[in-house]
Parts: sequence; C-alpha cells; structure tokens
Amino acid sequence: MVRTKILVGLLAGAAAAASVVPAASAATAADPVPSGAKVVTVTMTASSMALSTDSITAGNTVFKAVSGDGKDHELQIVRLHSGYSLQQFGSDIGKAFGGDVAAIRRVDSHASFRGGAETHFRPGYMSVPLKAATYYLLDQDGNSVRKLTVTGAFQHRPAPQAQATITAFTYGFGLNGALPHQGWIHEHDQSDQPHFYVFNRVKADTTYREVNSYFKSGAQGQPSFALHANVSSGVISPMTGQNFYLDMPAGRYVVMCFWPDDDTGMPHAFMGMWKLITLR
Ligand SMILES: [Cu+2]
Repeated sequence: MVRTKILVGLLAGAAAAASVVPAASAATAADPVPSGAKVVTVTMTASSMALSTDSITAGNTVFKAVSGDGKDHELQIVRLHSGYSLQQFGSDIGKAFGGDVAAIRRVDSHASFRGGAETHFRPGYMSVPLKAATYYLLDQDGNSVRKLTVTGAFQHRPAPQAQATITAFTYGFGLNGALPHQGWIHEHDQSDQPHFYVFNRVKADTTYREVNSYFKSGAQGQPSFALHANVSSGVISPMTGQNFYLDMPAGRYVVMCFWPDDDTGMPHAFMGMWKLITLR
C-alpha cells in the first residue's frame, strides 16, 4: 500500500524505536492550538485511521495527529492532480523511494504534498491553509488512507503563529532566526522538488565534518554523534509550506531531507541537504 517512509532509516536506525521521546513535561504539555482554530484530529493505529470530521470548509486548518496504539505514526496530507489515481500514486511512491527517477518525476508533478506530522507518545500538530479540493490523509507508518473533502470559499480562521521559518532550498536549509525547541515553526519549500524535514538530535560538539563524512560514506550504521530524539514533519511541495509544532529537548540537531531526487534518485540528504542547527 501507500508507504513513503523509508526516511528515518539513516540517522534514526536505533532511534526509530524511541522516536519522539516524551519531554519531561509531556503529561502536562498545554495544547498548542490557538482558540478558534479549526482542528481535524487524526487518530492512527497500525490498521486504521479515524478523522474527527471528513469534511471541512476551506481555510487554515490544524491537524492533530494522535497515535491510537502507542506506536509511531506519520500523517501526510496530499492532493492528487486530475487523472492521477490513488492506486497509481501508491505504486509510484514505492518505486520513487527505490530510486526510480521516472516514478519520482510522476509523483513530484502529479501530487501536491501539503505537509504532515509525526505522533508517538504525544500528539503531533501541524497547520496548513487548504483550498477547496479533495485531499488524502495517509499514514506513512501504516496502511491507512482517508479522504478529506474541503469545500467553499477560503475562510480566514485563526492559525498558530510561527516563531521562525526554516526554508528548504535545492539541497539545503536556511533559517531566518533561532528555532524554538518547543513552539511553532514555519517550513517553506522554495525549490522545484518536494522536501520534508527530519530533526535528529546530535551530541553538542558534533561537527560539520563528522556529519558530512557520514553521508559521504553512504550513511552506514548508527553514527557516533547521533542521539535518540528525532521527529519528522510531512512532505511539502514546491512553493508551499506548513506550520509545524516542534516539541523536542533543546540542543543540537541535524535537520535533513530524504526525499528522492528527480535526477539521481538519491535521498536529498546524500546530495548535501542537511544542516546542523540548534533548537533553543
Ligand atoms: Cu528534499
């Protein structure tokens, strides 16, 4: 079925089991959704996905991803262009992560990726402006797909305000300020390919040279600099973005993208799309 997640295979490895480690404040963490926001809650298990509603009016929409079985799940929102079926997409996405450049190009050009959020022990949150259309919600860690129907004129509803923006470029990331370890950030894709963001905590003294040689050597095994905390946000298409709620321990991170490249078939991180950053 539809599985886009090969991603966390690299730095994650051992970390996958501990993905999205609960913060000390997990039990008491406040709901980061502003009052008046439209929220769609998506509860996922290995075999199911339940939506709090399957039809909404166009406008800013917060998605709250919840794990219903205590396992890791990754919500992804996608719109398929006219003539590109869910079945074709499912077939292509598997080939795309296998490095099939023709499949990558079909996926990149016929699907609009509108973001997503990971959940494990805690809910994950993201927010995106949605115009009237039919969208599919996928669980990258399960087999579930649900349709979300968005209708009507765009309503200007309250949305979470981002504290800083991290922009995806062709094989790189740029920041306009310090990203909060706990707070809303904006992710924007300013390039001609889809991208997603994996934040993996690393030791404080990790150097550019260490990370670079890890990727240059083919990313074999678990690097000595990697720590367990990691979270992935969903895929966003060129010239789109999402607001994403980060809730991680403060510290040093590598942010990277593993979307397969439309020329080489390689995950972008191997083409230099990673950056050492600090979540404050
Ligand atoms: Cu990328």
